[in-house]
Amino acid sequence: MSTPSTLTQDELKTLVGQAALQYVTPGEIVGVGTGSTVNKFIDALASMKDQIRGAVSSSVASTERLRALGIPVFDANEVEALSVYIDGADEIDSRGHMVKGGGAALTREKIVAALARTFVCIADESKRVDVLGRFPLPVEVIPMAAAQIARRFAALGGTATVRMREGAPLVTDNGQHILDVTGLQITDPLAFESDVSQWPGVVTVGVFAHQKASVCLLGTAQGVQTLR
Ligand code: ABF
Repeated sequence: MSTPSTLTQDELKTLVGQAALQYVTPGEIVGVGTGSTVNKFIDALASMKDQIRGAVSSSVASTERLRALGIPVFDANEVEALSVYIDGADEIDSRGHMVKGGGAALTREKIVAALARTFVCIADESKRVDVLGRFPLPVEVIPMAAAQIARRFAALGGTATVRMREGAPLVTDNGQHILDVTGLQITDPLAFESDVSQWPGVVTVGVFAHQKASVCLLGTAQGVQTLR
């Protein structure tokens, strides 16, 4: 591993993925997010798989990785609450509000996050922002509503495009589409999330303000910063 001042983004992700283990309670089921940083956490979690009951996962991709490492995966309906949910973010502000969904898993991420008493966000320092919106905001939508939702974002100064994969609209684990919205400055994340979530056809908006992070482990050139 390089010295802290020359850590690569991948090494920063490994650092925070390993640091998140301290929030895992032995004997419990862990809420697990999605993305490359979470993959580092999953790989680290395997080192203590005999000390936990298993995980509740936020995506097919995370489920496959967990199972491949011998960690049992439970359905969200099998648990009433979780002590902790560990997940990444595309952006996080000083209050723990996040933009998420770059990995197309925002709906199940928000569902599992809502089960957890503590949301620990693990991210490299490039995700830290003052105002949310520089990263194109992911919004999971019912396909037939995509055009009317795009028009509503245009009225807010945003430009919404359907996320494509291999020449066709990406289909999420839930069978829906994703709009990515550029040009937004989300100065009131709580109000924005409440408003957009009520638009007909919106499944999930990728603003996590109501399910914000209680702790952020930020990988920086100086090591891991714990932000609360
Ligand atoms: C997931 O992690 C998504 O919500 C978010 O987009 C992504 C960040 O991915 P990465 O850790 O690969 O940057 O939780």
